[in-house]
Formats: sequence, structure tokens, C-alpha cells
Amino acid sequence: MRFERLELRRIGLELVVPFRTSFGTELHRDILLVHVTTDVGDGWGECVAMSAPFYSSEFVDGADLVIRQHLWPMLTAAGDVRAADVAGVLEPVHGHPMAKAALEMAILDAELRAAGTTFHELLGTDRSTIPSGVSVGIFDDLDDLLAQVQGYVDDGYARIKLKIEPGWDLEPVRLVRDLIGPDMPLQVDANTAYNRTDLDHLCRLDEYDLLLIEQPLPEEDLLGHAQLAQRSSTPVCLDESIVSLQTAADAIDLGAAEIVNIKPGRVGGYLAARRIHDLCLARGIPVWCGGMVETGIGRAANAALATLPGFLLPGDISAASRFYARDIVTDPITVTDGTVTVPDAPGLGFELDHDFLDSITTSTDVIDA
Ligand code: NPG
Repeated sequence: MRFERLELRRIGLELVVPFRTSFGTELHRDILLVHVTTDVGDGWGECVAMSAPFYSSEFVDGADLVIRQHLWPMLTAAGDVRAADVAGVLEPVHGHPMAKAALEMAILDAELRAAGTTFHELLGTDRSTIPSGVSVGIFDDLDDLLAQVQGYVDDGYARIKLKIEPGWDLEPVRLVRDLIGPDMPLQVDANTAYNRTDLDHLCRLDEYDLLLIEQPLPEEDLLGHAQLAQRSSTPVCLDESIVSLQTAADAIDLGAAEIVNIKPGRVGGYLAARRIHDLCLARGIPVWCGGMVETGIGRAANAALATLPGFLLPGDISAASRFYARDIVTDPITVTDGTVTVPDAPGLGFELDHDFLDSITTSTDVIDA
């Protein structure tokens, strides 16, 4: 396809409750949407970079800039480009996977819409529902945590993920395990908040029968994760460390990743995410789909991705209402009996609510090809 125009749209959305992790508290999202117009039609992508570089080195203003100054000019110069070519065309740019993923997403959406094909058809899958997990932030008060967890149990979620950090780990996990009972799947996510001197402490989580512990150590510390995996009966899952197919393969070979969280934005796009899934499936490593507080654009695409057979654990694909009072799509993701229905519309699987989108737009820039 040939590119005609790029629209960079920034929107502002409030979260229904503050979301605190070991790296900060989100109250308000400043989201970059990418709208690509081509000779065969148009498509939208969502950039998952946050306002500040605390989860990874990317942040929304940086993503906006690298798209304008580097990525988009490279794509337009490449001429006839399909979604499958985008990663290769952009390869000379080091890093910036979330920015690259947003562009690839928009191009993939346009391509699928033009062909009248759904994303799960492209992936070759036919599951119509996927299990839905929910991610629960850190609180000042244990009672507030328990009240929020109980609410999500009542909503029917298939598993609970608790954010942990030093000083907020054993006790919240014990209380939540008591609250939800032994059978409800429970996992924890530290977002790199510990270090190698904490391995004995982290092994004390073993008694709570967790599905996994996610990214306890810094992203570069594959060896430390391998040491923890040796010592702990709780499977070690990597998120931040897995930035490419190569890091996934190496982490698995080192014994540092017994489970992998796949986030398309973190690995440069949905097509790279699929390749990491394929690798993990071949190596017998279960994967699940992470979340980055996406709007209905990213949520629809994540739900389709999670229909691939290696996604053996519930992902962080919760109802849009977990984070947003109103989504920017006409048919927001909901959770029924612990499952999400995989969207069945051509493209990535969403239709935008243009009136609402316009009402929360903070800036629009159009760049011609
Ligand atoms: O359900 O979308 C969601 C959020 C899931 O906890 C979640 N995401 O570390 O995985 C994470 C965390 C995150 C949120 C990471 C925002 C980065 C930014």
C-alpha cells in the first residue's frame, strides 16, 4: 500500500481509580493515537508509551517525536509497504518499540479492513472467547486493597494479579489469598522493584501458591531471574526483560523465563509478538498477554492476539471499565463469566466513537506523505 497521510492525535483520559505500581501512580492518561491513510483505506494504532519513562525508556512525547522525525519519513520513503514489512523498514532505528508498534498497528488495521479480514483470521485462530485477568495496584491501606479485590472477584475475573514492591508483598498476598480462597488463580508483579539480595525474601511467596512472579528484578538481570527460578517453586515470568525474539530465546535458554508476558508494544509490534509466541510454544514456555492500560484499540488487538494457542494463562485483558468510565470505541471490551469475547470486526476489531474521541482530543497534527 502507499501512504497518503499520517495523523498524530493526542487524547486525555482520566482513570476511574488511581493505578499505583512500584514505578509510580497513574491518574490521567495522555495517549498518542496514530491514524494512517493509505491508497487502500485508513487504519488506527495506539501507542502504549506512558507520560514518563518509568516503565521503560519510552515516553509519549518521545514516541511522538521519533515517529514524526524518523519513522514516518522512513516508511514513506520505502514506497509500497505492507504491515509485514514495517519492522524491517524501521529496523535501522534502535529501540523505540512502542512507537514502531503503533505505526505497524495502524498499517495492519488499514490492511485488514481493506481485505475485509479480522485480526484473528490473519493469525489463523478461531477461539471466540479468552479468559480475562485483572491487575490490581498498590494501596496505602490493606482494607482498600481487599475491597478492590473483592469487587473484581464479584465482577467474575478469572485471575487476580497484585502489584508488589518492597514493603508491600507478603502481607497483602497472604490476605488476598485468604480472601479469594485456594482455587482462584493469583499472581504478583514487581515491575523490577527488587534486587538479588531479596531472593530469600521472594521465596517466601512460595507458600501462597501463586501462578507466577513477574519481573521481580531489573530488566537486564537475566542471571538473577535464573537464580530465583532455581530456588523458588513459584514460576518466574519476565515482562520488561523481553524486548525481542532474541532476548526471549536467551532468557529461556538461561532458565530465567519459565513463563513470558507478551506485550506487543514492548517488543515492537503485534507481528513480533506473534513470533515470540511461536518461539515460546515451540520451547514449551506458556505465555500470556500483558496490558498497558490500553483503550479499546489496543484491547481489541490484544484479545485477538491472545487467541493463539500458546496463550495458556489469563492475560491482563480486563473490561475497559476497569480503567475508563467511557472508552473511545463503540463496543468496549466487557467481561462475562470471566471471559472476553474476541472482536469479530474487520481490521483490528474496533469502531471508534468519533464524537467522544473528538471531545477528548488535546491535539491533532497531520503530516502528508
Ligand atoms: O490491565 O492494562 C492493564 C494493566 C496491566 O498491570 C498492568 N500493566 O507492568 O504490566 C504492567 C502494567 C503497566 C501499566 C505497565 C502501565 C506499564 C504501564
